[in-house]
Amino acid sequence: MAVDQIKRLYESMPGKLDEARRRFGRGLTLAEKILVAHADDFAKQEWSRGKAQLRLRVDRVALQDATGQMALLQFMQAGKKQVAVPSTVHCDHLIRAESGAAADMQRAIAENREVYDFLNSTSRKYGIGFWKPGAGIIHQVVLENYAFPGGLMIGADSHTPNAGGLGMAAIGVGGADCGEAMAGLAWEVLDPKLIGVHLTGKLAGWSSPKDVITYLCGLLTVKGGTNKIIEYFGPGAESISATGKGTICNMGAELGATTSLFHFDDRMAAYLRATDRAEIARLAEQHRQHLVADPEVLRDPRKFYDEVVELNLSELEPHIVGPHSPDRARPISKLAAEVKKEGWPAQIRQALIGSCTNSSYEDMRRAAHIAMQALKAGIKAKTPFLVTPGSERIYQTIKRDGIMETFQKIGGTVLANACGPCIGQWKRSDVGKEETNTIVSSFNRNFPGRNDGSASTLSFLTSPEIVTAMAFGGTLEFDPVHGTIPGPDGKPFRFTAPEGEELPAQGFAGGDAGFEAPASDGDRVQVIVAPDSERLQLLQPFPKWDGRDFGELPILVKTRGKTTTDHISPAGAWLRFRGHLDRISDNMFLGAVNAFTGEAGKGVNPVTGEVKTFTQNARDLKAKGVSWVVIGDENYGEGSSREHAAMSPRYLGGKVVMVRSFARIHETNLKKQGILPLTFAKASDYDLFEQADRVSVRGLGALAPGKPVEVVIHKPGGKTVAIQCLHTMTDEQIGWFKAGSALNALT
Ligand code: MIC
Ligand code: SF4
Repeated sequence: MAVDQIKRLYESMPGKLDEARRRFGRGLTLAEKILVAHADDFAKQEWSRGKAQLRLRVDRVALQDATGQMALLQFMQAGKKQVAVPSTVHCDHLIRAESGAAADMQRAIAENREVYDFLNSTSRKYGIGFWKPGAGIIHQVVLENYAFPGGLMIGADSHTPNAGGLGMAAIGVGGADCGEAMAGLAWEVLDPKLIGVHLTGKLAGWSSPKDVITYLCGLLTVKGGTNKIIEYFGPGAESISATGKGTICNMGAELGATTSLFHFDDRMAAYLRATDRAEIARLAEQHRQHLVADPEVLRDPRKFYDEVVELNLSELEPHIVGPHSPDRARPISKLAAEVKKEGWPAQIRQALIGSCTNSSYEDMRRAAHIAMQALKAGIKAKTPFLVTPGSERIYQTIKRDGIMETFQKIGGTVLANACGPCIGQWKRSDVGKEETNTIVSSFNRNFPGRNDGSASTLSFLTSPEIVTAMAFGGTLEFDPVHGTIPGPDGKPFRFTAPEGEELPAQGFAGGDAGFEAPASDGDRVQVIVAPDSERLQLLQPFPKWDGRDFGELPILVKTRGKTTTDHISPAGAWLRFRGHLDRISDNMFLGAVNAFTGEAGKGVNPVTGEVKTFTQNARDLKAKGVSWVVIGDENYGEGSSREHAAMSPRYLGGKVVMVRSFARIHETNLKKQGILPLTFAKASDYDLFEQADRVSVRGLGALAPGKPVEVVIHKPGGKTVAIQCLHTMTDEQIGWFKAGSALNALT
């Protein structure tokens, strides 16, 4: 975003914020300041946390190559000539890690040519900045180039909040939301509640930003942040670098939070200057008072935030979370005992650092400091070590500063600047497909099957420095903070705490960052989608609601326990089909655990009685003209922003998803695609649904905001049970349902 636009925003803030202080009769938190400053129409807007629907104007939109394909296909349906807000596309998810950066990049470019050409030509045509494959991971590139204090952005990726490290409210959303904002519409979100995290003390020794967020994951759980913004403040915040703040905000997605952000401070200004944005740093310094909470908020936070968490950083121990969920947390000192008790394989088979969460210069420096200690002592790594730099800028800088060489000396492999093993783009041959095994990484998510496609892989997450030290111990039973490993002379060797500057003393290395500006005359650029492509398929509008209630629909799937988007629409090899709705729908519910059998991915076809994959059953029902429902558990749709997890069910005939509770982004994605998202008024009603039941939803013609919906369960013997379900749809969203999708309602 151009500096003058930021200047205009800052200059508009005092007036708008004063108006808000008058209306609310009190001082403002930073989150509120940003929301107020971006209101589409402050005077008309209702403000009520947890209740009102906010209409906002975003400063920027970011897309990546996996979700971005659908976002752009939807944007194209709006028929606009140019995007209405600054937008970028980042090619990061489709590069498979196999043998190292150079070879992997070449293969990716050849394999994904058609998709890259599509993304590149749409970007050129519609005025979107294009970051080439290998340029870096969306969130790192955004932090380095676009994020700024006080801004509001949305991104078609759940870890968009990474930009909160620079004091921006950056929110992960589905592709349809992005397409609409790019087409010039206001963007809507539920007015979030606020959690204040009051940081005191100082991060020191082994403790790192990652431990702040892994600790909070344990405390608040994976749904503790749903429809809430987490705002960090207090003297402790100043002991955390801007990129460290980014790590904390990034992984706030694992709490289900709408976003996370820090108040503007000198560490942010230093990062802006180091990344060639001195002018923005100066402007932010000038307008500092608008980019932090008001003084009365800091004096008595409990009056202003819905919840306040106190965290003394000086007492924070390094943490490690996993397996299978980011909220399974404990201090590293407690891991060994738990490994024994649970019978998890203690041997670490792979150690991985980097990803969008943890690939700053500081992260790499601290990890290299650990590696150097071992090298000096003559200790060899016991575990293969993989490094994913977050961007070309980071890669060039750590190469210049000898950090890369250190990693190579310990036998590390440097992968492309891309998502790679974090999203299952990882060809791994060191373990058998069903072999239970343990890996440790500095990534942010560890759902079953995520990294290598195998649910038998137990994935643990911790800071890059702890991952690096553990690669030398080779076992989960080694606690690098308190324990020792045998040196080459047989004597116990103890690591000292990691050290490392947050910013490169010589500045970041320059060179080609991998950016391509849009064409000056976009009209002349042609976007080509081959009709027989297996990667891309132009979208057909979903049919309108026919005005009738849903009568006696079968249950395609009742899921039990965790049902993340990785369970509903797995990534990895399936990323290949992200632009082709029909092809990708073959992965639908492959990871979902069938509540009737405990098996993943399969169930009884409610019409034929045959046991097949959920997709096969859905395709059969669709062919027979039979629609179906989904019954789900808690926090259904947790994790990714991928709207394929809503589009595939919609495409294959799903009408209603009825659950105990939803994750925010997925619930919106369902609404956007015209599926009815309902929650049980009584959570235990989940237990009433059995395999052979049929489900009716009544009174759809009278669907209204806040009004419960009647659902009837028809038992095979003819008995019926009526229950109440709730929904969170506004009038406008009910309009989407009736039109068949939000996009239909638009055009
Ligand atoms: C993820 O971390 O799960 C992803 C892959 O980045 C997703 C986006 C996607 O599915 O493409 C996300 O976080 O939203
Ligand atoms: Fe990529 Fe992983 Fe970050 Fe998602 S979490 S953007 S897959 S690196």
